[in-house]
Formats: sequence, C-alpha cells, structure tokens
Amino acid sequence: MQVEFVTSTPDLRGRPEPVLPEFAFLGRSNCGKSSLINMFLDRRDLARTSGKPGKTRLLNYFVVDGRFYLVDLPGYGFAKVSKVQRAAWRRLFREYLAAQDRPVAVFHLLDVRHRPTADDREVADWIREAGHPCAIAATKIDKIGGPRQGGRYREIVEVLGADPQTPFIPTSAAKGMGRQEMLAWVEALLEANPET
Ligand SMILES: Nc1nc2c(ncn2[C@@H]2O[C@H](COP(=O)(O)OP(=O)(O)OP(=O)(O)O)[C@@H](O)[C@H]2O)c(=O)[nH]1
Ligand SMILES: [Mg+2]
Repeated sequence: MQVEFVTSTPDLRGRPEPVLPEFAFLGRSNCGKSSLINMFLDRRDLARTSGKPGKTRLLNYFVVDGRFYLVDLPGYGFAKVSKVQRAAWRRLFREYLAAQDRPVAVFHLLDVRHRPTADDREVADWIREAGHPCAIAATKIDKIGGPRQGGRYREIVEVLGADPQTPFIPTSAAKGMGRQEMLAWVEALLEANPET
C-alpha cells in the first residue's frame, strides 16, 4: 500500500484534485480514530504526523495507491470544546457529508465500550440523509471479553438506528484486527464504481 499525505483544508474548496473516491473516517474524540487509520494504512504514525496546531478543524487527505483518498475528519463530541468550536465542527461535518459532488463512503467509528451518544446518532443521521455508503467500525474490541462483544455490537447498531444491512466491522488497532474486512469493503466499493 502506497500512502501519501496530500493536503489539509478547513473547507470544501480546498479538496484536492484529481477527484477520486473518498473514504472518510468519522468518530468521537478518543474513539481510536488515529490508531485505526494508522493500522488501516499500515503506517505507524501517519494520522498524527499530519497534525499541526489547529488540525482539529481540518479535513486531512491521504491518497492511497493513487486510487482513493482517505479523509481524516476531526474527532467530534469532545466535552471541553467551546460553543464556537462545536458549531465549527458541525458546519464542517454537515457541509462535507451533504456535498454530493464527490463520491464519498464513510467508516463510522464507535468505541465498543460506550453506548453511542447523541452526537454519534446525529452524525449517523447525516450520513444516512446524504445516502453515502457507510460501514460501522467498532473500535478497541480487545478491551471487551469475547462473550460480551455481541451485545455491545447489537447496542451500537440499535442506538444508531442503523440498517441491519450496514456492514459492521469489529476492529482492534492494538491487535491488528479488522483490517482485511475494511480493505475488502473498500475494494468492493471501488469495483462497484469503476468510472470514478
Ligand atoms: N486497547 C486498545 N486501545 C486503543 C485502541 N485504539 C486506540 N486505543 C487507545 O485509545 C486512546 C485514543 O486513541 P487515538 O487513536 O488517539 O484516538 P483518537 O480518536 O484519534 O483520539 P483524538 O484524536 O484525541 O480525538 C489511546 O490511548 C490509544 O492507545 C485499540 O484498538 N485497543
Ligand atoms: Mg486522533
């Protein structure tokens, strides 16, 4: 897998050319997003290394094998942000998800240990309204014993109101679990949309 950082942009006008399918990683702050992106890309520290002060409101674009973009969005739902920052991320997320001018698919990340919050539900609604293909990735599954996992997965699907057809991928960045399933979903979508 060949990965290059492309650009960081605070708004949709700064999205890179050429247009390629975009796989956006969305999740609550501390859900394990940077760790999962690094695991998915098979890089130790790529998601962090794009970081500069203020990165929290930027869309970070990586190009993978020249075929698709991985888009790292700011983590949402962090309790300590100001009203102004919260409004800014809502606007950025809404704009990004509502735009229909680029092919977008979403990995929605949820920490397996926590019941999805109102923020998680709202983001799930925006993804659905936009009609983007979406896979749910439960993160940090190594933190939960096997017998409890099924119940956690069902709760996530239920609370989000996800369609039962929605791909659900248990992952652990710590144990390297779920990467093949994520790649398979990406490949299936790329093959289904060869014109993009
Ligand atoms: N056990 C375990 N811990 C994990 C896993 N993924 C992430 N963590 C831990 O969870 C914490 C947050 O991980 P990050 O990857 O930084 O999460 P993030 O969503 O990018 O967080 P912010 O960017 O700060 O919002 C760190 O302490 C990680 O080591 C995992 O698969 N298993
Ligand atoms: Mg992070």
